[in-house]
Amino acid sequence: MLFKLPLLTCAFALPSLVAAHGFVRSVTINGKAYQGNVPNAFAKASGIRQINDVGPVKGAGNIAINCGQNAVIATQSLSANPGDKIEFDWAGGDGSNWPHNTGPMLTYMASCGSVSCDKFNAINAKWFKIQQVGRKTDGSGQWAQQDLMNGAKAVVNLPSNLAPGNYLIRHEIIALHLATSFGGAEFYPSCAQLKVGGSGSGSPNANELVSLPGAYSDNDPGIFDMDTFNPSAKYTFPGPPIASFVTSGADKASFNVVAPGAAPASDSGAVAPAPVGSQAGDEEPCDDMDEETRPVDAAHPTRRSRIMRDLEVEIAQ
Ligand SMILES: [Cu+2]
Repeated sequence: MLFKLPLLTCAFALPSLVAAHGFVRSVTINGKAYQGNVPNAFAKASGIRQINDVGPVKGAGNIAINCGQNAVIATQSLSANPGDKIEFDWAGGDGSNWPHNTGPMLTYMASCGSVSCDKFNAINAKWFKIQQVGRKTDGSGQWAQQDLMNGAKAVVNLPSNLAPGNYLIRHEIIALHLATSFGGAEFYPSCAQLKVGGSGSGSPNANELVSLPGAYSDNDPGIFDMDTFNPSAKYTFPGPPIASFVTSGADKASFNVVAPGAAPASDSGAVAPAPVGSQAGDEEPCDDMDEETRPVDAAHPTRRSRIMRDLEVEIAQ
């Protein structure tokens, strides 16, 4: 294994023993926060399905692409209403800010039918898309995901006319920093269980429903993407279009074109503003920078600690 020197210095600068990557730490619905469970920790009552590994789901056909790595059913359903603002608090695996800044964020929902979602196996889910964001439209060329790295939460609005019922909501980050290599994309899905009230009547058409895995291919242009780092490139979102009954959702189109200097788009479904004082672009955690210089197969040593990686670096040198 050939590692470059920066990995070693970087590892010393970040003494954490937990690899970065990440998970959804909490979900906030109209200002009320609901905690998730740390991967592998003793599970407390929650409406967020717990995963057991903060590392990425690799491969579009991976069964873990539905709700994350070995996701288990959560005990609660979180009350929500049509149009509610939902915030997903993505954290790094060591509790730091989300460590990636490249790639889209997409949100799906699926009906759990007549049973509450604590009795629903996500592998049976028929998902419809309600929102997606790619690069920002402010001319910066940055992905909206950059704001998560700066400490913001991802913001999604439930469809304003959504029919009442039991739903899974699945928020997904696709990290594309390795996506110029086939199979390099990293999928980070997270599912929460909702009980939606109100008196809406909106629901997806049958032809807007997809399975996961199934909706994506490793060859999709937005997954195996040679233009990941081209700030003015058109981005083609993977998966189905946003369901037609949804009237807002950031990038409604199936692709996202960023014209330099373009006016900001509607704020619906957009990411919350970055906190004051954070400078985009110069706060990439070491883990992210390492990945750009390492071969793909070594970029994500899942289940190995940073100590192990450091040892390997020392051995390799
Ligand atoms: Cu990662």
